[in-house]
Amino acid sequence: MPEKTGTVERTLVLIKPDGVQRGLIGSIIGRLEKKGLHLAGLKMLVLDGATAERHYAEHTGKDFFPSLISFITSGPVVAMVWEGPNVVGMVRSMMGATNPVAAAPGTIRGDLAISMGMNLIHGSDSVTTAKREIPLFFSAQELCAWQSTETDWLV
Ligand code: D4T
Repeated sequence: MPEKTGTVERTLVLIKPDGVQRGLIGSIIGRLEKKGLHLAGLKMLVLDGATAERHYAEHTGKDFFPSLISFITSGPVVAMVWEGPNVVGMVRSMMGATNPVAAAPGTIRGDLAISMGMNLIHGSDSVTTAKREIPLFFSAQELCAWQSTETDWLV
C-alpha cells in the first residue's frame, strides 16, 4: 500500500445564502464527499451581524464590507468542518477563484456562480485562519470524531 502522508488539517466551509436559496446544498456537499474529504461537523444557521463581522474581520473598512455582511446574514448558511491531510488547500482548489469570472471550469464557483458578491461557498484560506474561524461556528462537542470505512482507500 502507498505510504500515508500529510498532517491532518481542519477547514471551515460555508454554503452561503445564495447556495441555500438556489438549492445547491446537495451538489456542493456531494462534490466534497465524492472527493473523499471527511466531514466532522455540520449545521444550518442564520448568522448574526456580530459573528459575521468577526468572521470577515480582515475585510473591515473595505468598500464591499457592508454589502458582504448584509449578504452573509440575509438567510441561512450551511456551516461545515471538513478534515484530512491538506484539506484547506484542497477545498480552496475545489472552490475556485473568488471572482467567478476567473474561476476555472470544474470548480464550484467556475461551474455554478457568476457574481463576486454571491459566490456560493467560503473555505478557510489557511490552517491558522481555520483555527480562528471554526470556534465561531462550532463548539468542540459539536465536532464528531469518527472513522470512515473508506479512509484506508483514500489516504
Ligand atoms: P470567502 O472568504 O467568502 O471564502 O471568499 P474568498 O476567500 O475567496 O475571498 P475574500 O476573503 O477575498 O472575500 C470575501 C468575500 O467578499 C466578497 N468580495 C470580495 C466582494 O464582494 N468584493 C470584493 O472586491 C472582494 C475581494 C466575496 C467573498
